[in-house]
Amino acid sequence: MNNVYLSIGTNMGDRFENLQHAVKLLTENKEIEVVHTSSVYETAAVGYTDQADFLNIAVHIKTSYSSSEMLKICQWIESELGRVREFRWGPRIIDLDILLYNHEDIETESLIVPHPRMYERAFVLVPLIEITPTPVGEQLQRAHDIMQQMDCKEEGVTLWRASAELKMMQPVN
Ligand code: A4P
Ligand code: MG
Repeated sequence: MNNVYLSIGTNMGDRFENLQHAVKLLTENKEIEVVHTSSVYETAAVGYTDQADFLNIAVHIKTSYSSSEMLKICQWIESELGRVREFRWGPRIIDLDILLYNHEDIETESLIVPHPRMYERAFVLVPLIEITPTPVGEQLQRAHDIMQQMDCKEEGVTLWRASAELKMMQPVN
C-alpha cells in the first residue's frame, strides 16, 4: 500500500459540502483507505488574491493506485463535483492536489511530487502538520521545520472546524 497525502481546497458554493463530497468519493473507492482527515481551516486566497476565502484540509490515504492513477482519480473527483477551470489559481469548487506519494520524488509532464508549491503555503502545511504529529521522512520533516518559522495568523490561516467534527462527517447524498 502506498502512503499518500492530499490537499483539498474550495472557495465556491457550499464549501463544507464540497469537502464532504470529495472525501466521500475517496472513501467509496475500494482501492483507497482514508486514514485521517485534518480539521477544516479557513484560508485567505494565495496567488490570485481577489477571490473569496478558501476552506482547506489535508487527507492521509493508503492506496494501491500508482501516482499517475491517483492523479486521475483526483481529477475525476474534481469533474464529478463540477469543477470548471477558468484560469490558473482562480476560484474553484474543488481542487485536489497530491502533496506526497510515499517518500518519492516524481517529475513527469502531468505530475510533480512533492507538490512544487507546498512548502511555501501555510494553507497546505497547517493541516498537513496536524495529521502528521510525528513526521516520518525528510519531506514531512521539512514541512514541520518550515511551519515552525511561520505565523499562521499572518499567513491568513484560521481553524474553521475542529477535526472531531469532521470525523463524524455524514456523507452527502
Ligand atoms: N499537477 C502537477 N503536479 C501535481 C500534483 N502534485 N497534484 C498538474 C495535482 N496536480 C498536479 O492543476 C494544473 C495541473 O497541475 C494539472 O493538470 C496536473 O497535471 P489544476 O488543478 O488543473 O489547476 P490549478 O489548481 O489552478 O493549478 P495549480 O498549479 O495546481 O494551482 P495550485 O498551486 O494548487 O494553487 N489559496 C488558498 N488559500 N487555498 C487554496 O487551496 N489553491 C490555489 C491553487 C491557489 N490559491 C489558494 C489555493
Ligand atoms: Mg490543483
